[in-house]
Amino acid sequence: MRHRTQVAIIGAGPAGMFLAHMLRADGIDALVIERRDRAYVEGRVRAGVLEQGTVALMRRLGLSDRLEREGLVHGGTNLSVDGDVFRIDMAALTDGATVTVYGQQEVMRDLFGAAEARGVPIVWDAEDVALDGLDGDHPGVTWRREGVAHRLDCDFVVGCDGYHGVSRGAIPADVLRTFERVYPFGWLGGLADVPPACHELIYANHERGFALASMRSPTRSRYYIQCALDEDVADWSDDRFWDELCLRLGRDTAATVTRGTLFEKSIAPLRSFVAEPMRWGRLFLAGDAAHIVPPTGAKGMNLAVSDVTMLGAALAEHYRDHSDAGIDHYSARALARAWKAERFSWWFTSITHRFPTMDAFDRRIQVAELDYLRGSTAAQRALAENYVGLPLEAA
Ligand code: RFL
Ligand code: PHB
Repeated sequence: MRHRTQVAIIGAGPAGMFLAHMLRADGIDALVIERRDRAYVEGRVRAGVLEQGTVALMRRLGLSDRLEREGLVHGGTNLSVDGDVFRIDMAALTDGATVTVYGQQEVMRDLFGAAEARGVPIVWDAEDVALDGLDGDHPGVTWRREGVAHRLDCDFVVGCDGYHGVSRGAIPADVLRTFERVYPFGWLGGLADVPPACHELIYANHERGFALASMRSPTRSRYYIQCALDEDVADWSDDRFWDELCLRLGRDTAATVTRGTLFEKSIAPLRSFVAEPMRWGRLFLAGDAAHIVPPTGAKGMNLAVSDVTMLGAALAEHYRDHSDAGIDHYSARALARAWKAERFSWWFTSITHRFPTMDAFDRRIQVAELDYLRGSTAAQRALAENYVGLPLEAA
């Protein structure tokens, strides 16, 4: 079967779906092609913290009704060093900027619900997705679904298909340059229907390793502990998880932890990765297809959103104003912002985690860095402005 659209979007994650809604709002035709089904994409427990720019985009697209009701607005965040907690008043340090706790799963539900209501088309369960003609004027996407071969003719292809997608690989090897750091540990995450230990997040550096107290709602907590990469989730009983978490958070915070049954226990590896350029011919990359950050700065999904905010505006300029300035600058602008988020996520990871190669000197430097943060408004402001999200125009 043969189809035609203006913009083909590969992948129905946050990058692909936000872009589809932006294009729809600008009257540009797009088709989203996704490998999995809706339940699978909606079911993935991932990010929890939205930057202001992400919240603003949801409002602009008329997708924020539930977010306004259920999102938890946080003006501060907490750091803990061997159990000693201090707060960073992000709002006071940044002219009132905040972040909003609202799970990626909720964002996806809102995006898919509105896509259905507004007739934004999505092809689910697309197999063997392949791109062609990207360096000419007639790019296309092919796939198979229920045994039927499909071909889509389009003006542009946007690869929003995540780290394991096919789009990045369509850029010739002699053009594509990649940069990578793989961290020698992972995060073991657990979700429980218990009230959070604290009304804000706590990022804890402990001699035994990193821990994070986060949440999804006033009745659902999300906790993480740093673990070795070769660990088996099956070895982590609920009791062992809670005991280790409480040790790392320290006695005062542990006293406020409510234990309960943990569901969605899983281990995620930590990685920093950037692919350059983010445009090749008529192909653009956005989100995890182009870059991965370790989750410490809560930047992954927000970075996907800032990419497509720039790209959506550039495509609107192309169709509405017949100007390719935005398209031509997309890769450089998106990479400039992505690298700043890479730097922040790498730095925040490096001061909060226990590295296997660390000696006593490294540990003292880490503790000194956190102590400096505790005492310096300048250092706190630098953390705060990155955490709430750098403005797009700074990219
Ligand atoms: P996604 O969300 O990976 O979506 C890509 C979509 O493309 C589909 N796909 C294909 N479709 C068609 N053809 C193919 N060949 C395809 N290959 C893949 C996939 O099925 C999928 O639906 O990328 P996107 O849109 O760029 O969004 C990025 C964010 O999802 C990601 O950055 C964050 O979830 C990262 N992340 C976190 N970010 C945060 O900000 N805070 C967090 O706490 C946080 N925790 C996490 C995370 C990512 C995790 N991963 C990747 C496993 C925890 C985990 C465990
Ligand atoms: C989460 O709630 O899943 C979360 C929050 C903050 C992070 C990472 C993950 O930095």
